[in-house]
Amino acid sequence: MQVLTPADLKSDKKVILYGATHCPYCSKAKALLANLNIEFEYRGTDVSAQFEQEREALGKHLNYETIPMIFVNNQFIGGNSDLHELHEKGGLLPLLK
Ligand SMILES: N[C@@H](CCC(=O)N[C@@H](CS)C(=O)NCC(=O)O)C(=O)O
Repeated sequence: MQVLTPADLKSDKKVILYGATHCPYCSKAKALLANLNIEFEYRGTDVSAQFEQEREALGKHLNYETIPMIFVNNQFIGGNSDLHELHEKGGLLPLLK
């Protein structure tokens, strides 16, 4: 499998979220981003084989197994709980500047 690191991710959005349709943690993470008016690129792993392959490669590289996988400015910040924690500590919005 291709080695993929966060630096390989290309998007015109600063936030990329790998998720799937019936994943409650993905929905929660998407809702927080939407409530904060943060634009993000959603990459549905259940609708795109390419996104699923990317998620798998990134998961291997980062030793992370669950979705969502959330990246901000080419930095892996974790999943839904990490996103909420980062925001509650005031660390999310500064990352977007
Ligand atoms: N702590 C993680 C939990 C995420 C989680 O459990 N996601 C589920 C889908 S909703 C998953 O990937 N399950 C597959 C697995 O555990 O391997 C978060 O907050 O994002």
